Amino acid sequence: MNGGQALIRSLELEGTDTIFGLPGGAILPVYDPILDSPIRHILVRHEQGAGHMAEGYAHATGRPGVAMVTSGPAATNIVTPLADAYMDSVPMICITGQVATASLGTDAFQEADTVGITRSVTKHNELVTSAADIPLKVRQAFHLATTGRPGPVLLDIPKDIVDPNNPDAWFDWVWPTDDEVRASLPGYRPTTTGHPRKVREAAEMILAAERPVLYVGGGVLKARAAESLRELAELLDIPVVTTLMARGAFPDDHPLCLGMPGMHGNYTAVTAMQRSDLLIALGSRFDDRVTGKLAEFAPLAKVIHVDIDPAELGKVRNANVPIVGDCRQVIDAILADLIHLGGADAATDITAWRSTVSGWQEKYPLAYDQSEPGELLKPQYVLEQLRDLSPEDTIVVSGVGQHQMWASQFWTFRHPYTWINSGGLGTMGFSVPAAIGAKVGMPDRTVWSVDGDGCFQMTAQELVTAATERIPVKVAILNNAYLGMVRQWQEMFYEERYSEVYLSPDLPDYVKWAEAMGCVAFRVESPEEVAPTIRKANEIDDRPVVIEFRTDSSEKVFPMVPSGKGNDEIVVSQDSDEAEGITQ
Ligand SMILES: Cc1ncc(C[n+]2csc(CCOP(=O)(O)OP(=O)(O)O)c2C)c(N)n1
Repeated sequence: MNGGQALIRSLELEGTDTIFGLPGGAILPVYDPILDSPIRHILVRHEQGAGHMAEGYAHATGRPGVAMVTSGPAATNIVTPLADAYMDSVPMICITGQVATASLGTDAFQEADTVGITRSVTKHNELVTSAADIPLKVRQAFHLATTGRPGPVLLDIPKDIVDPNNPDAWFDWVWPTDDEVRASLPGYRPTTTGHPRKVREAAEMILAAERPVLYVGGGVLKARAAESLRELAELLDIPVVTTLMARGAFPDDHPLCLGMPGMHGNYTAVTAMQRSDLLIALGSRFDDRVTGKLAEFAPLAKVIHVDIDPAELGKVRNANVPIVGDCRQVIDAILADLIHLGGADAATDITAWRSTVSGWQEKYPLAYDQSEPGELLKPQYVLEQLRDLSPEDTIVVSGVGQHQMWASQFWTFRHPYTWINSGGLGTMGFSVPAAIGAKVGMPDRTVWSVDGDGCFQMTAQELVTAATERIPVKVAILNNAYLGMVRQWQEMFYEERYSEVYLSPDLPDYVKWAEAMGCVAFRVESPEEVAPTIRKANEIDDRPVVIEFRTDSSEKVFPMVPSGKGNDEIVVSQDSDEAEGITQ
């Protein structure tokens, strides 16, 4: 077998059903055997699209997404998705072509130091130097991408080792065993089970807490721990906040669910964390968007911090009880200890805390003013309608900006893996390709991309890919004619000096553009048209659909903890000039 065939065969044996990619000179020998493989290849229009599609696929299915591109500019085009996957711990395998071994370091045509460029944005990357190494390197890549803290792994493949015309590219096929893969990575042994003494300490601390909050991050989803989390919350009736990365890990319609904390979190989620005496942080990393000004974050709270990545423990906030381990295994162990210690009967009575929390929920719900007749649409209204008219298990994939925050706030997530977004890197242009990847992975589910007009313009061309490949995603563009989130900051913090944020509502013509890309397209300008158009879009299942909603550019995202401020200074609504401050 030659190296190119071996690479494709290895991907097949690792269970790859789809590769997102675009060929070029250096990777040509690997593209040829794809013709003989059952793997579906999806030809993207830009390599950034391939990377985000692989991410969307991974988010939706839990299986690693695979992207394959050529050398040089193709490899640099995929750096953004790699960084995105790295920040959000998304399992992804990226194969890049490289110039032939003999040309390395000569500034050869389309040569780039891909391993150097991507070192800081991959969990692991490697230049493969011999064809015979390919099966083991692919096996290692999948093992590294999917175990411990998941992440992107890149293999850079010089052309000569996959070239069928090169005698050195031929070798006797050997498929390494699981044991051989593990033995080949002696320094890599992720700890998955929590230390029993720490688990016991955590259980005791939970039973003693008066104002506990479960602070749930994306790690809970990565560990497939939603069921265990629910058991833990319900055993002692502990309120739960779900970060932007964890939306859906706990059902939004559950009485213990407080929703999203952070800069644009709701008042109750933010304030419950601030007033808590025990934060049970599960797969969450105390991101600055959650903590606000760190020195003022949750001043009275002790912390139990569970994470598969030991580097996260104590990184931002000291943990009283740090536990390294897989969230599901650790939650199950804590549950067993809680029950052993007497369960709810042994716990401190937290009824007062829960009624304080529900008091905040009643007093400070998420709210917005509906538009008057003749005014542009309110984005929140559009999202409520999309939510109410789409199947309950719809997968929502957002871009980055105001629309992302409104989508997270106003959608009701009832199931895990129904919310996909770029949380850590905040990558505009994520939504359309990630939605395509999610739909490929979950073809029977409705997939809505909620995008901003700015974000859409960054990767919209992937709708050509979706139309050609018959991937019927749906895209809702909230067209407010601005780089809205930046405009909001300029309005609030730069005295309404709007520097370089106006995009125009009419250029491009989104309907014509979408139609030219092979989609069905609609424009919606008034509230009465919203529901009927969404219904029409939901019925179309043989090609992509785009709805352009013309929305009010003056609408801002609230609540908001202004940048650099502490969470106590949360501004609840557009009308409140002053920070509300924490209710005593
Ligand atoms: C690639 C990239 N460039 C710039 C930014 C900075 N940024 C964050 S939100 C935003 C505006 C997004 O505008 P739009 O897509 O129209 O969404 P809206 O905020 O209006 O909902 C910008 C420019 C970013 N996050 N990503």
